[in-house]
Amino acid sequence: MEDHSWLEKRRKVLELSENGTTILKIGGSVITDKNVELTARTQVIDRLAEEIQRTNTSNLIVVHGGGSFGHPAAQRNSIKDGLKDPSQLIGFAETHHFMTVLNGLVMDSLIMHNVPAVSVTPSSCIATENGRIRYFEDTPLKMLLKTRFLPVLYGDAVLDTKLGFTILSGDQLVSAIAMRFSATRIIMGVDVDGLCDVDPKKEKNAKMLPHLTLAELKKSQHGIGKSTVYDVTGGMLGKVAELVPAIEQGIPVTILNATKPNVVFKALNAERVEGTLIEKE
Ligand code: IP8
Repeated sequence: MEDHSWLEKRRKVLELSENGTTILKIGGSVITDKNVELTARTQVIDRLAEEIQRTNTSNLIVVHGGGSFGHPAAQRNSIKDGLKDPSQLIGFAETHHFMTVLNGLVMDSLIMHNVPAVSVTPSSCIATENGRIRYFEDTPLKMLLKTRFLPVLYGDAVLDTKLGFTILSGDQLVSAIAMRFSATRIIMGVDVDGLCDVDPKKEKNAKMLPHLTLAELKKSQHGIGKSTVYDVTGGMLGKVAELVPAIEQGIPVTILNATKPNVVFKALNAERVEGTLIEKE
């Protein structure tokens, strides 16, 4: 019998791209070595670029994190807290520049893999107010998408109407773009397999959560102090909190391990993957 499964999958992917935009976040801990400043995992970047090319998904926006390029400089110069001393100006410039360097490596790889990727610099089209996005000139981004380019954005050092400047996380950006573009789905590529019911560092019986509704997510957050939902590094909660407004708008979020080969490919290809799917209901 003829195998129609490939055609069926292709149909699903085309349907997803036609119906709406996919936002793919690639965590800084995936594409950099967080323990060594300014160290990119170029092989991982190349593998992900190849996976993106192979899916041939149109209507996709990629956002990547800062890892060991953005965070150390941001921390050294207290960029998130705002402008308090002129000596921080060079720190802001440095943080933004390091992000453009990491972004350049991502762009090199995507373009080498024949992906028509175009970088969109967040600090040039976004300003925040007390750390939240207030102004977002998204016309070029919309035009890029319409022309079938792959726009690539990243967490960045941005200007802030109250603080002078601050750090805009890739996660806030993902949520904001997903809502503006009425995205069909958000895929969060991180360096762990997904969310667990309890802290896997503390409880050896921690179980992976394949599916959560928003109500379940909020209940478990409320349950024990700040959270009962952890990832192995414990840093997932802030990420999930940023995504809540998008999930509330009905945009499903899949948290998956982008350090494992083919996981991002399969997710983009609308195949089932290990991870946590968070939906409104
Ligand atoms: O890694 C932060 O983006 P994130 C970017 O997505 C900087 O939180 C400049 C630290």
